[in-house]
Amino acid sequence: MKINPYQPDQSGMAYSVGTTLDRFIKSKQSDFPFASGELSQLLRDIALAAKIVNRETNRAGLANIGGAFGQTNVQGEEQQKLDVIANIRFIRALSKGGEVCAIVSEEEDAVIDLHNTSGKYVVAIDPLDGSSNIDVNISIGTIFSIYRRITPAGSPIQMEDVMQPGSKQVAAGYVLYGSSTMLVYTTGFGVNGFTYESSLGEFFLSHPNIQAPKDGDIYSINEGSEFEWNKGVQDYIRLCKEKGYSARYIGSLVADFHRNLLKGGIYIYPPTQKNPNGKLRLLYEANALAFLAEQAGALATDGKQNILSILPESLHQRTPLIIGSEKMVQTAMKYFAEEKL
Ligand code: P6P
Repeated sequence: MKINPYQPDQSGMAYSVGTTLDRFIKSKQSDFPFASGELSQLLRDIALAAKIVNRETNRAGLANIGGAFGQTNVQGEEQQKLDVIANIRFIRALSKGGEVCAIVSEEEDAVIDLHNTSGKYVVAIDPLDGSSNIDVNISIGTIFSIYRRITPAGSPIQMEDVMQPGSKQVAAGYVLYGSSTMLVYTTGFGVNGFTYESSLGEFFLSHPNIQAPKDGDIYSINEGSEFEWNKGVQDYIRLCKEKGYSARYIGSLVADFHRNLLKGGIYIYPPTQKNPNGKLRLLYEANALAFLAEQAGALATDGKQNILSILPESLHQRTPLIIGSEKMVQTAMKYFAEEKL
């Protein structure tokens, strides 16, 4: 009987095409000194919740779970039913997973203390960002940050455990529920993207080692607020138009960020009359995307300082956000530096 010895694919494609998220997480566990697998398990718990939310999102139109929930969240924003479902699903997955001691969620006024004093990690999460797009079938997303707790294991959690600057994140990522569902995350060793194959119930590595283009010609900003911008923002956006850049603004941060990350571009949410400190939240939106951006060779600032260096003062505090390709953010900062953003 002739036996052909297996010749692994030398192109490397075999590694990138058939690698499940589980296998990838396991293969990367050795990146962490003294890794005992808790962070790996936590990432799996997030992926599980993402699969469940993905299923709910895909059938929202048919299962009468689209539309408003009839309540408003701590932000004063009308909660969409899927917001509430996503919040419940992620909290339940993180609680059952056993690795988390506290959760900060956009949908919850206060810190969720899981009373799991052996849990080493804190998660800050926007369970479903851009949910006002649900009813019109536009991409929406989940954004998450992961921190190690600061106070000693075995003791009750403290506010200092959840009020950490973005520079202390041990992992961060997003799930994009779009034409395909993707999970993109970093643990500080680069950014990798996984695409969900629902027939197999698996995320497969589809975008290994994402590196953002250093420059771009796409700008994302709500032009409807133009007359509320300060001069620095107006001057920069005028420059984008003079250069013939493309305006792309979906109204869903994760979708705009993901496109700009892959193609090159800049997303700006500046102070406006309605949101004088910007609209996006530091703890569970800006910090996670800023960590990913920097890991992919891009930049994220509030117009004055690096997002990751901001010391949080409140759970749901907002921040201006300028995030995207390195050269575009650097140019924008020159315009903003001429005055207080
Ligand atoms: P505006 C969605 O509510 C969100 O938080 C981001 O996903 C999005 O980029 C932004 O707000 C849209 O806000 O004020 O332009 O409608």
